[in-house]
Amino acid sequence: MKSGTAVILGRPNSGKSTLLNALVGQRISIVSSRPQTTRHRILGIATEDRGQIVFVDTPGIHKPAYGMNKRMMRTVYGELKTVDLALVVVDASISFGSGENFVLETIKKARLRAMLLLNKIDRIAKARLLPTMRHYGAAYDFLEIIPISARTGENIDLLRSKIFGCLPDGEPLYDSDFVTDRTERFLAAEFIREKLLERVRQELPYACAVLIRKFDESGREKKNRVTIEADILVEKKSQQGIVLGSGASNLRDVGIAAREELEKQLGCKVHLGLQVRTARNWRNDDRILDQLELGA
Ligand SMILES: Nc1nc2c(ncn2[C@@H]2O[C@H](COP(=O)(O)OP(=O)(O)O)[C@@H](O)[C@H]2O)c(=O)[nH]1
Ligand SMILES: [Mg+2]
Repeated sequence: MKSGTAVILGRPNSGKSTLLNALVGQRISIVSSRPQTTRHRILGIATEDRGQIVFVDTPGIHKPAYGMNKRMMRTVYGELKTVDLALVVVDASISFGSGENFVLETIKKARLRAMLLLNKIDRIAKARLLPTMRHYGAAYDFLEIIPISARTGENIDLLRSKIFGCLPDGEPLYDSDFVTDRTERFLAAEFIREKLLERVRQELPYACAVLIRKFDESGREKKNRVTIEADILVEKKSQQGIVLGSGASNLRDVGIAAREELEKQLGCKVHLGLQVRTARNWRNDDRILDQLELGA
């Protein structure tokens, strides 16, 4: 049996969380078109007859400005010391720039055993791949360079096999029915945030967080129902109105979409109560960052 960990690294928005979900076959990590959607280290566990891979989804590598982002980057760098393998995800549909270079420098410094994944190939002509593959091949001694589409699933089975091929022999670290280390309470906050991110623009996604106030499962067995109450945090009073929308229509839409997603993910009915609250400068507030389970 093979057993080991593979950390998923790359720039914000390259498709790391989409890839984690594709590799595990379940929605564990939220996805959006906004950069810095993932703020936590999130495990996704794939167990098969041939062994177990523990994937680690991480926040995109960027230069941090706020306390929150410093914590996010410490999370990423902390992972690099213990993993067996790095999966470096690059958006192949955009051209190489300073962000990609910064990621390469990080890999080089940590001297990681790494595979390079050219993602989003569903968006580009195959002929464009060759020069990109050459470029990355010259920049670092990657074990493999594999074009993939995390969205369509192209080459994902191949990738999983390649990963198994280079992991050490060993016993599984987690029970086979474990797909993540995160609680349903945590995932609930994330799914609410995902639906919110789709419905706010510009800088607002960065300024929003979701804090679960109540996760009541007492009706789960008898009534097949979970009651969830959550606060949407914003940084300034003026942002509260944007999240609410006119006549609170935006918040209502977020609530409907989030409830549908939560019912699908939790497999039961969900009563969802959402409130918008201003928490000044929360991105630099250690107490709130702790509550959001952002590792110190
Ligand atoms: N066309 C296409 N879009 C993708 C692919 N993988 C991810 N995306 C999109 O890219 C955006 C960022 O994805 P996400 O997984 O959140 O990226 P992350 O920030 O690296 O975790 C989302 O809009 C995804 O739907 C892909 O293989 N093809
Ligand atoms: Mg992500």
